Amino acid sequence: MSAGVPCLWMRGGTSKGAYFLASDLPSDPEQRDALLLRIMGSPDPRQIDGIGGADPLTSKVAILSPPSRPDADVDYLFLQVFVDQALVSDAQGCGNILAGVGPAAIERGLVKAQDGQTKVRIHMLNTGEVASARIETPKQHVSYEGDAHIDGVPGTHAAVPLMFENIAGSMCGDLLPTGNEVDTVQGIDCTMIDNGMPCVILRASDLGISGRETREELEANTGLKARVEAIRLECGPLMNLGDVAEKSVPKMTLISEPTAGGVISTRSFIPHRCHATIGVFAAVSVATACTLKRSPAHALADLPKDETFSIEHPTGAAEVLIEQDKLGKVARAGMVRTTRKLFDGLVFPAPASSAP
Ligand code: NQM
Repeated sequence: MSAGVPCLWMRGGTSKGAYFLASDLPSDPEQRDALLLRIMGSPDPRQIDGIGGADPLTSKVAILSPPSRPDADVDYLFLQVFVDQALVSDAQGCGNILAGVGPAAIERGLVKAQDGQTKVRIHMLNTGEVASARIETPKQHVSYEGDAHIDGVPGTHAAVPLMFENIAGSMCGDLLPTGNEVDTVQGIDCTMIDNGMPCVILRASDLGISGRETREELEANTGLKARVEAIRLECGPLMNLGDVAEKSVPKMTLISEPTAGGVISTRSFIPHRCHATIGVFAAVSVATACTLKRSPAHALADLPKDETFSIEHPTGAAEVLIEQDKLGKVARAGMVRTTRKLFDGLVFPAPASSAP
């Protein structure tokens, strides 16, 4: 029988994933990724022989290691394990899984908790930037209990405020990799933007939908999905991402006018399934697009008077804090998430001989 691998299974924001110490996994990326596929049960649309939840939002991995830069407390590598393809990608970060990194680092003894709250500076290896998280740690133990609610997760939990700086161009090199606030791709106006996550932002109405559809309705719309994918494949190289056929970026965010008092309404393809909510960095990127006068997002947005941008999504809204400098440039961003430890133990991967 294969040996068990120490693993924390956690909800991070509106996602769920397996958190590992790098020292518990093979150091060779190819061997590591092969092991992760067997742990998650990929490739298989049901991930029936693994712990993945048959959804990209629950087929995620965080790998933690001691910090490799002096201004961080822990290094975090995010890996997206594809559900129905034998692919593991580090070509994106994940702000939802990021919410569980501070608690996991404390649980695993990588970071020492203070009595009360503990600030954890997280070096995000996918993009090279440092995020900061504040974790509730009464009596030097992580507490997951609290009063914070985030849409897309039932109940209330301890708040995990996350703050980001210098995330513009995280993967594309520039906030606006084409140099333009708007470009036309296959006849559709697009803002190609990367403020923490490469996103293509387009009007839902330009694609013949209202933008109010449910996740299920959008996923059943094969014509729409094919159109969105064709635009995505053309946007990838324009965003300095190269051939994106086997990458989970850019994300495709269809926008429309807000309907619930927010700034803008979104439906995000990540990139082939529709997000049940919206990614953290994707929401920051959408909020940033709303501030750009030529972006289609600006015309649809109902901009707030303060710094809180409520980004509507299929199951509610995500509140993004956007701090702009005197020139209107987004200087800092943040979002409150919650997280919860679900399971701590050993995970047993399918034997290599049984891999499809
Ligand atoms: O944009 C899903 C998520 C994400 C990414 C995805 C994310 C982010 O919500 O920061 O969190 O877009 O694949 O987990």
